[in-house]
Amino acid sequence: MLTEFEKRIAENYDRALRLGALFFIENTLLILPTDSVNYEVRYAPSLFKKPKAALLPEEDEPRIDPFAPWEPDLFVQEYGDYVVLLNKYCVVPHHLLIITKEFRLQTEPLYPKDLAAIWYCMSHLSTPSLAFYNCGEMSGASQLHKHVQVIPLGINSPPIETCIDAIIEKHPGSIFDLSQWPFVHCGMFLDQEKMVPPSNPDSSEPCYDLVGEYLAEVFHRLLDETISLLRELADGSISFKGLSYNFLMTKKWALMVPRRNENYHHISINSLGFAGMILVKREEDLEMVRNVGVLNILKEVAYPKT
Ligand code: B4P
Repeated sequence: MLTEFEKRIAENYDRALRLGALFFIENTLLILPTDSVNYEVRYAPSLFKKPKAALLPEEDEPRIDPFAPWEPDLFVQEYGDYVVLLNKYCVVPHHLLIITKEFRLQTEPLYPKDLAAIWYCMSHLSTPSLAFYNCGEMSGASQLHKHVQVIPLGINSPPIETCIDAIIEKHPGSIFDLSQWPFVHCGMFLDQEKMVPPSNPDSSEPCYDLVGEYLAEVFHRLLDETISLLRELADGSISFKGLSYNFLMTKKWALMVPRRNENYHHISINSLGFAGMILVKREEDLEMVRNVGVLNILKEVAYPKT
């Protein structure tokens, strides 16, 4: 059964589509199977015409913030200091953005309130979903106004979940590493007991603040671990100021991958790449993904372990 939140998303999505305020980007889904993951590659040729904005444009270039003001036709609801919007250019229907009402930078880490808002949205979706944060210049982000994205996955899990499910010791709170991935990353299983928001005597909605604080602990442990892994690797040659990374979270686990390149040739990779979901806009790029292989592409945009 759909939640009230999902009904509102569906109604507003249909209306925005009808009004021409939102574009569903036609795409073809291809599955590239490997031993451990069935990678998903979406080929969306019409996106080639949409220029990819730089996160940090040149000083003399005008900076346009699409979230200030946000478009009313894309509105889903408010949550505290955040607004939940429909993604204007979606490849998957009902793709959501959680934006800060006040301008904040996409180069900031996530804080308890950000994570409470993410968990509010995810816990009101009855089907699996994936939240992600493209942080920093090399992360695949193109908008500087702080935003997290939540993508509903229908009945599916993200492709990478087959590797995560295969981990035998699933202790919440301990860091895990995927043996299949030859690049720096770290993950953590979430403590399901700490994900239940306590009821709030002042409101019919439970209180998400404590979950936000717990998730911020997870986020910062992953960020600390990421930095120490890079320190071990790099003998001082990596600058941690302005470090770019991708953060992904489902209801069961969270994952962080630091980034050294935004793209592989013309193929821009954002957090979804590390969920096993690649987007290409040109036929030659599709061919390149087939020839080079998704794992090799991910290795090029992340930091190889050796
Ligand atoms: P960012 O964090 O800045 O970057 P992004 O998701 O990589 O999207 P980008 O804009 O660079 O687009 P791309 O062609 O690579 O996110 C900004 C978000 O704001 C985007 O979702 C954008 O669509 C949205 N937006 C821009 N203007 C807006 C407005 N006025 N109101 C509301 N939202 C607005 O990719 C195109 C889309 O495909 C992106 O949504 C991307 O997240 C998604 N995508 C990428 N890989 C995918 C995959 N494998 N499967 C499904 N979707 C995928």
